[in-house]
Amino acid sequence: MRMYSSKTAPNPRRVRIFLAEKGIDMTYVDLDLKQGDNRTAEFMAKNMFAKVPVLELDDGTCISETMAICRYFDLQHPEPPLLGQSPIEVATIEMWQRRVEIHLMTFVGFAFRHLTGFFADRETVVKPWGEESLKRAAAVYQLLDSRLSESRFIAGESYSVADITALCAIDFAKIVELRIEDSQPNLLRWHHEVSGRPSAQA
Ligand SMILES: N[C@@H](CCC(=O)N[C@@H](CS)C(=O)NCC(=O)O)C(=O)O
Repeated sequence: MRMYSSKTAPNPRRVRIFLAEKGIDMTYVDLDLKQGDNRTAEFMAKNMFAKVPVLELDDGTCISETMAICRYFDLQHPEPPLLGQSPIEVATIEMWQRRVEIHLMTFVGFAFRHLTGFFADRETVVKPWGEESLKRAAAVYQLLDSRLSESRFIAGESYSVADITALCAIDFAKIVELRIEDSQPNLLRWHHEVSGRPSAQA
């Protein structure tokens, strides 16, 4: 079994943190995304969307999409629970995970791609869309600060995959100069706590 990854990209980091929290060892194959290692015919046979992470099982089955990979491992290693246990926990974590992924991670990604032109060799770079995406991501910081005024972690009182997604998006956003403001004390408090977990180094 092995995981196709990239040391600097935020989505593979989500999986690395998830596995570190679960205490699962993994063999990582690091791709150079800038050089287009993810766009070779060999890699695209594993994921036609040409993205990392991809988990390759020993029988050759390939699973892409961060949450699909996390769910695969969670079913086999339920402890510690990062996707919830009771119906209400599972639904609440899913809600926050999707909110963070769709409204924050996606827009941080657009800001990075369209402000830096990092992938200009493979897509049209639209600077105003980068600027708009940065604004939308910044607005989510404010919503998360408000949410974290009422709960210790994003989906409630327990650390979950929603925290992992948010941490990876927020840390990656520094590359486009988006940082948590001093006026967002709850988000700062949360970031300090989740960054201090050993898994954050994964
Ligand atoms: N929805 C996918 C997103 C994966 C993704 O966007 N991966 C980025 C790295 S963070 C990538 O492989 N980019 C390479 C490219 O676009 O060429 C997931 O959750 O895994």
